[in-house]
Amino acid sequence: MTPEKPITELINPKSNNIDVANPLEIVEILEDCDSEIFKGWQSYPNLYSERIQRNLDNIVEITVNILKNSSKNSIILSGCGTSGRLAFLIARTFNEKLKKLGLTPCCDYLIAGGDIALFTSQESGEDDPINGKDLLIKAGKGKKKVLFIGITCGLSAPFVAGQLDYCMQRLDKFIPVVIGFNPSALARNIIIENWHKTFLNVMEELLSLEGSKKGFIINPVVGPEPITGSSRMKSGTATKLILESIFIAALSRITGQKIIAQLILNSYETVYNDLYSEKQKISKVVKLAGESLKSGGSIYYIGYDSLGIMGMIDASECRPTYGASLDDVRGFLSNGFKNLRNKDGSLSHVGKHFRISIEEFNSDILPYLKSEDLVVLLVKDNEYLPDSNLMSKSCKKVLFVVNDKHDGMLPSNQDVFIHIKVTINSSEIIQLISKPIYEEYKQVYLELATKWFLNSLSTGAHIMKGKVYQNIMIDLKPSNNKLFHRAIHILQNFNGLTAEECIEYLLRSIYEADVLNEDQLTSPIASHIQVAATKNMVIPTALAASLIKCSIKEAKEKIDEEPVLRTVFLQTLKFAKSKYFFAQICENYKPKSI
Ligand code: S6P
Repeated sequence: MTPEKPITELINPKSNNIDVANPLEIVEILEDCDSEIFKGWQSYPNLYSERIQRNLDNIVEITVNILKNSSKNSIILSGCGTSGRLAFLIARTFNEKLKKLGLTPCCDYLIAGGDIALFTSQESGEDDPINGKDLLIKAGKGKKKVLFIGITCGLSAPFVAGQLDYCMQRLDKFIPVVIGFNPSALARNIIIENWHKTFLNVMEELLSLEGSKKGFIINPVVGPEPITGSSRMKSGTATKLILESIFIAALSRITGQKIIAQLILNSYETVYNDLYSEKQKISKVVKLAGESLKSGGSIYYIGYDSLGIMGMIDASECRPTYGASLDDVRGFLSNGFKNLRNKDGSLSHVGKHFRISIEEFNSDILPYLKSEDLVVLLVKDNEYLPDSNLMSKSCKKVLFVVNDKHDGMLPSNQDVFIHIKVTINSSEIIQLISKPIYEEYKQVYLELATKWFLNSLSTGAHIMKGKVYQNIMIDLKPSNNKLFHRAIHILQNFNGLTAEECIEYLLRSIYEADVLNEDQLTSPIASHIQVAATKNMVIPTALAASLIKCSIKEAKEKIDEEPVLRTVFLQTLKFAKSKYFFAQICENYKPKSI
């Protein structure tokens, strides 16, 4: 039976108790949820399903043809939030590979909100289909053929909808592809503000192009996210694997080695096993990271080359996912913007959070490190030499080394660092994809291990800080249309009220008013979002007010007394029960889908 809600928004039963799990159990739950990337979910089509594989093979063939004339054609990857960041990462990686082969680097990326969204969330850009289309027209100008790959894990982002729709009007030039993780029928069917279609309408049109190979949908189901709706996790990982498989298969063909995308996808399972075999150690880091955040410390990732980018991506997601401040988790990269090679070049003038090089870490952060802070070094092979200034600091330190050699030496100061060494079983991968291909693309395997490690670290740390109730992030900011609707479902899930009643509580919390005026009631969602973006604890406040049936002011006071959401929530439920006998909510409470 097809669920009514998109699978990417459902609650994963595997992680229902992740908020009360210990660090090792947290990592084990994440491992279990991640297994669904490869195993699939229920009887839905998965990564290895015939239709998905057939579409991948067709896209590989198209990619090869595009690359044969790479000075005239281009491949544009586009998305919002994490999906846009991954578009950037993959375009960067494969442009380098093209250069190495003497071909024109023709991969481009588009991210809603522009390059500053590579480090900081700009959720509202996601809602604009016209801007998406305009940016695509600009990026495709002068090109003969464009393979456009729109990434939207929930099959929901208007920014991408506008682009796919435009491609379908210009099929002489564009080949549109969408990557997402819901069945097509569960694509978002809510009218996009200031536009004439829903995402579902766009999907239906795209689906009709598959037969003639003029457009494709890559939508394996990888199951609900471990933190409900947090598509940076499994969906983000699956996005990276799919895109890399397409490019590696295409480039290998150009260099005369024939490899199918499916084998490349298979090869990533090795990394899954290798990374999670270190779960005991990973859980020690989760514990340290949780302690840092709980005691007001910060977490700093310092990474070399693309591992640094994985750190920056993970850090940038903590604000939209957990309402973290930009100082809670930050990422730094060797050689900063020079190494990043983003389109807009250096953004370090934009503000302190855009000072991303290790040199800037050394000048801005290192002198002020406190014992509560945690520094996580992300290195491949054994390229890292311990920095004596960092060693002398009393902060917590972790060294994460990922490579494919069992005999690698670790730096000497073992007593100062927690070491994690993840060894990729290269012989297993080589059996699947051959030695030359593995040697050329080893970096993508190291990045994958790093992504899983960092996702565990930041998710676990925020869980320990008390930011999650069961497996739902209650305190998300309703800062775009998708999140506004998610907020309504969160409220409904916990208070059992109707959608209309929940919208009213949500608006009361956003506008800090017990009685809403006509303007507030009739404004479009885009206006509510703008106001919500400036407020804190919007959903917990609405929830407390709806459960206790109190004023917004009283609800806020209750929440201010207790920063840990689980405690606020349980206290609120208890209070509601004693005051209004909401026995049904408290005793029979069963989470529904969000
Ligand atoms: C999710 C992340 C968000 C999403 C963004 C795009 O964990 O915080 O930034 O990536 O909303 O979502 P989608 O479904 O279009 O890929």
